[in-house]
Amino acid sequence: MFLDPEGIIAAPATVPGTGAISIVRISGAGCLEVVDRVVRFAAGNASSSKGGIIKFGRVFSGEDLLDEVMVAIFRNPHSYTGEDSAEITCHASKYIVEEILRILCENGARMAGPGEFTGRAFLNGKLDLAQAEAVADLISSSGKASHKVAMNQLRGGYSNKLEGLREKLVEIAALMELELDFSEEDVEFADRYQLKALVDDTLEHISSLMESFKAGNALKNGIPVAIAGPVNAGKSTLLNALLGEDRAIVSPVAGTTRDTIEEMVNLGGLPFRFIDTAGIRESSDTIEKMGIERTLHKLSGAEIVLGMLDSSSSEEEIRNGLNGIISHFNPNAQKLVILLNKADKIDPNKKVTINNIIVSEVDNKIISSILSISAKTGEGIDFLIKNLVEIGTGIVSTGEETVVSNLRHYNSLASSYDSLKRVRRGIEARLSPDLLSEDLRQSLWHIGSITGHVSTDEILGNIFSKFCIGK
Ligand SMILES: Nc1nc2c(ncn2[C@@H]2O[C@H](COP(=O)(O)OP(=O)(O)OP(=O)(O)O)[C@@H](O)[C@H]2O)c(=O)[nH]1
Ligand SMILES: [Mg+2]
Repeated sequence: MFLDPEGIIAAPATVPGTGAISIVRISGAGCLEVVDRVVRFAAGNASSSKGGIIKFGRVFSGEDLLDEVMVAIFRNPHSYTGEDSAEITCHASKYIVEEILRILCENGARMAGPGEFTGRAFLNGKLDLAQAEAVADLISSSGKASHKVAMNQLRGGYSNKLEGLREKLVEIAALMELELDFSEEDVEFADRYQLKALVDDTLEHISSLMESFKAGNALKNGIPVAIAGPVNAGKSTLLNALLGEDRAIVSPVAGTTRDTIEEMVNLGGLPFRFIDTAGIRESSDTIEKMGIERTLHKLSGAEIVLGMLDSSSSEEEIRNGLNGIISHFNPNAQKLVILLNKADKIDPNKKVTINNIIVSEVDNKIISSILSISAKTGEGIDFLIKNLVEIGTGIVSTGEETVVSNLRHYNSLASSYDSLKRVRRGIEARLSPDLLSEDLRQSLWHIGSITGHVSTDEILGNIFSKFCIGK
């Protein structure tokens, strides 16, 4: 069994040594008696106290006073885990935290494994699996948008939606049973239409949740923006300007950036993941070639491509650079912003010439905008950011309150969709309901695996082992 519901578990709930105070958590039936053996309270004790209160006490290491602490007491079921539990607030010394844990373990507790507190909350029905995963997302949320997705999932909005889907699938199963019951009689089934309509409706719901993954993934991991173009265009200079720090090496040597560099930045409340890439060119250098391969891979995964050109270079170089970018760009799935860099170096007439080159080489419809900037002086960067936020807002707005942001959930939805699609085809082929039921069962299983209606040790192990100890 991956999650052990037995025993009293303890772990630090905060990172020791980085603040004024730390918290040590303890949970499980009988844990308050353990606390009483470890903390000398000024008045009363933990095990006979009500939940929802805080008590002052002292912890001794042998005869020596280790620390003065505050103990928050929670009573089953009104706690995070659903069990009796306590949070001991002490001073944020690594030594104090380790000593308190050691003494707790000497007195009947054991160290918790990764995610074990949240695992218990799941086992005790305080959270379903999707909500438990939202706890991890909430902790790692870095901006308003990803926070909103995690909070909605934690509050159960997402789980309700999945429950609605499950109910629909159960309804389909019930209708199929009905067919089965009447199959002996020669009843012409109006219900077959009803069944098909219900399957279609459910498929549509699953598919719209699946579509929201693009937005959800962008919110969680940052909207991927690749900075691509010929060598020396100023790609790394732009990355540094966007980050406000010297992250990437900049030099006049063509082919400076070999490996791709990725950094997250919050702009206008949205998380962006900028990817600086190796300049695209024919190269005989093995390492540079590998870098260019990576570049092309990253380019294909980006939502937005910033195609960068050095506007001070020759017309032929600009034309070649542009074609290099376009040949690796997918207009159906990506947005393209052309950046004419080094505006500080050229005379304004040249901008017109370059614009003409672009218009003659590229179908206008695939370009979101053409901006003249100077990554070096900062000219035009504000406008670029405004542009990015506008495109990014389009990418993350789904019109749906519920957004799938977790790859495991997306895969389960996709499997459920495939199984239900087979049911749909079976209905059309007039297969008998008993032949359809296996696919329907699978479809239900996959939806149920998201919230933990059905789960295996493998699924639980995968989820909770990714948590830190103490969560
Ligand atoms: N005048 C001017 N020079 C710039 C500008 N942006 C970049 N540069 C210069 O152009 C040269 C190349 O800049 P990088 O940022 O290294 O270019 P890159 O596209 O990352 O080049 P690779 O990594 O080699 O592909 C450096 O000398 C920069 O200082 C700009 O806006 N104006
Ligand atoms: Mg570079």
